[in-house]
Amino acid sequence: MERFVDANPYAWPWNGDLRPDNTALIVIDMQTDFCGVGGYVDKMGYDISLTRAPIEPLKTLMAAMRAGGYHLMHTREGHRPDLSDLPANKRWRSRQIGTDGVGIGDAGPCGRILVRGEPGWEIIPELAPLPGEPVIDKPGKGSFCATDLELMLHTRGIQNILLAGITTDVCVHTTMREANDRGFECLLLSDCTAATDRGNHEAALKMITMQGGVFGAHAPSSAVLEAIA
Ligand code: C5J
Repeated sequence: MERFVDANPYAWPWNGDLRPDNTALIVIDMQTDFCGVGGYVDKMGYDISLTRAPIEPLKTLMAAMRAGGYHLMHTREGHRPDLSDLPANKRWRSRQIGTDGVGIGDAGPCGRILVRGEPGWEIIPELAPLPGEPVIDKPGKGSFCATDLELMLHTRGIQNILLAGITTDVCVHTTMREANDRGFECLLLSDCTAATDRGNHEAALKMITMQGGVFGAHAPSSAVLEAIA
């Protein structure tokens, strides 16, 4: 039986082959550092109400996809405590915003910023992974770079990826582009993602719709809930 999500710019997935076995929801970087009080995004001065907006729709979607037997995976951006996987230019750039010169790897209100094992690096409790759901630790913005994500998707027979999490214009878009280039069929969930800037979120959605769906498609989670009901 073919099954499609009402998506933009095309009914997704392209071939209607949407099944729990071949489809994964990847929840990207829903960490305190990106959406919690005192985390990295908060410390940089951005409005965390924007990056917290996906939490409620995500809770509903994750529950429905778990109930339907779909694959769920999670990612965390972060670096080793010795910072041996933190490029010097990434660290330098992160210290340019704000007046205190504090950036990735330095101590902040939620521990060392984006360092594995620190409180700010943890996935927020509302969206905690369940036992058995893979968590991919990544040192970069994309989820495929320097991780075993691609291998894990292939061993599970996954062809379709639903992308959620934060931020739309950085880690979510980078991951979507990486996945698309590897032949995965991608859907970005417009209300389960957010950016630190509304315009960037909207622009990131628009980019997807170019060239007939250059990286895949986007849809609100309500359309997915309808398709998998
Ligand atoms: C950023 C992310 N924005 N998870 N990371 O630095 O999008």
